[in-house]
Amino acid sequence: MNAHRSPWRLSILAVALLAVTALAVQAQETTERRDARMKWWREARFGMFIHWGLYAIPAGEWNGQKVGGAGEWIMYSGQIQPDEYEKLAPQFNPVKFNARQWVRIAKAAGMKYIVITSKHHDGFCLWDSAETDYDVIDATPFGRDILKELADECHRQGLKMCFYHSILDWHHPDYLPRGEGSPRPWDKRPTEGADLNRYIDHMKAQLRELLTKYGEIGVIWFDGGWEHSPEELRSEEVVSMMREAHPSLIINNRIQIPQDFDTPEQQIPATGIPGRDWETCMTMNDTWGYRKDDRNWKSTEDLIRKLADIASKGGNFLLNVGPTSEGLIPAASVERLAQMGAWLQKNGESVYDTTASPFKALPWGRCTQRPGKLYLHVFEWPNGLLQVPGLKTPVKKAYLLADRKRTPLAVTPYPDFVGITLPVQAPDPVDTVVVLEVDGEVVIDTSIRQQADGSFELKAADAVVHGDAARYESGPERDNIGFWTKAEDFVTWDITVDRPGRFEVEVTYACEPAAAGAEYIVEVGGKSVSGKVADTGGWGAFKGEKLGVIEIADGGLRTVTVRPTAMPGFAVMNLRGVVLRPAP
Ligand code: FHN
Repeated sequence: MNAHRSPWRLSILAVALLAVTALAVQAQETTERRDARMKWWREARFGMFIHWGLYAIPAGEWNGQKVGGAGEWIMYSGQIQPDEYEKLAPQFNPVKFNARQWVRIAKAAGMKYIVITSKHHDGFCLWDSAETDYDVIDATPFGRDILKELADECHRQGLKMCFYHSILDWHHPDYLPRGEGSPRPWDKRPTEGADLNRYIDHMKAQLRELLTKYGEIGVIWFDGGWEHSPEELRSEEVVSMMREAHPSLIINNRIQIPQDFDTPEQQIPATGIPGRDWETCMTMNDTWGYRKDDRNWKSTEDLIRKLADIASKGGNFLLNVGPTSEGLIPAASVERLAQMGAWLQKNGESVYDTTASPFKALPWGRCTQRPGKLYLHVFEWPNGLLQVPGLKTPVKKAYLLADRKRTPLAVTPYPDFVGITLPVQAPDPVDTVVVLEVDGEVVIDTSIRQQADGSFELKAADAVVHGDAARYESGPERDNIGFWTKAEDFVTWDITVDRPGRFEVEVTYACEPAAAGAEYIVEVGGKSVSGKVADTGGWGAFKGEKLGVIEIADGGLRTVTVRPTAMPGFAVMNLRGVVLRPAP
């Protein structure tokens, strides 16, 4: 072995050792260390997303014509050549940009972190990057480092600064694919000499800038990785560099490898994402980047209830603003954020640092919790008595969270629910939070009760799904257990039998022709009936099928199981529910 290694060989060896070490360190992260790293993020629950860049100038129009789609996608939707789009840079002069004002708006809204587009798909950088002149310092008359001003203000006001960073780059000459056969056939730039690996090196260098120039950074929010595999993106290598450069960093799941949290977009997963940290990102109207014609604003009521819904499922809410080319957050956004902040001023304890609801579903609203406390978010105010289904833990005290005096509310235990006597009028028609102080571990009897006619209605939304493929799909067209692509997955319901006897079993499901043929059993207390999934005409074409009679000889808690026994196709079925009806 040559004892005299040349300097460049030694530096490659050093980098390789560093990467291996960093990977080893990351691989060894203990649960405790990860929980510590994620703590602020899990407690925060609510953040501001900011989509801002050159696209705020056209704001949805190009050459006097409206261009459809999100504002930040105008370069793509308008099939604008990069050299044409670049002409926006000398026009970018957001003289009304005021970082202190932006952070104050976020803070007053009750947001705990800000995620801003350092670079979106158009490739334009909002910071002073040594890696390119296509940035706010070198290419615009504005000449100020926007990310630095925002980061300094976040650190000053106590919010976490986080950066969105697009892997997809419609401008950089080394980013591929482009041109014929790519998603951007109109991009006429030659591809000869373009080198994706060199682009990844460039991206790594820019990420290192973002992680070392602006103090403590909370999250790198990747996006636009969908055109490449993790191998092509060198994802593990990039992430390893980032974690070595910024050990406290949190990274989302969009560099094509899972990392720290999932990112459902424009939707709230019906049952959250059990076992994963997750954050719903959502626009306040229909566009991320500013569009002058987009006035489809969500109401404050809707936004507050979405925040409560997301928190009740254990997730974070990243709510977007799209500032104008002048540097102003649209007034409609500012108004809604102030109203959300006013609600959080009174009710923040029921959102921040809470965990998911112990209930499967509540007909009148949502629930969040902290040790010893249940926060009942009442959307639909009852006439006097709020019914809390299945709660078995003794309630020590009940009161309205917004009531500083904590005037006690009457608590009455009933066989199947706990009743809370409420004022006739809802103090907050959007979301009034009722606090239940409870003794010890929260125990909820989630079993399905027998209806007056003796039947049991077992709905998909109330099922416990066992396995990692099948999951509940919400919405009127679905409302079923779907994605049932593994025969080992099964579903159960707990039922409380007050009136034993013989029950006719009826199953309601949908199945497309290609997946028909699966076989399954419905089993209760060791007895079962079987069924074979027929083609019903499609995943949304639900039909009922009677399978026969099962005897439940004794009362008490029982479990109903639907379990596949054969799956010749690629899925079992879309199961909407099971009814056990007293047999004649
Ligand atoms: O293409 C982007 C889009 O412009 C926006 O940034 C959203 C926000 O999460 N992400 C991508 C679409 O999924």
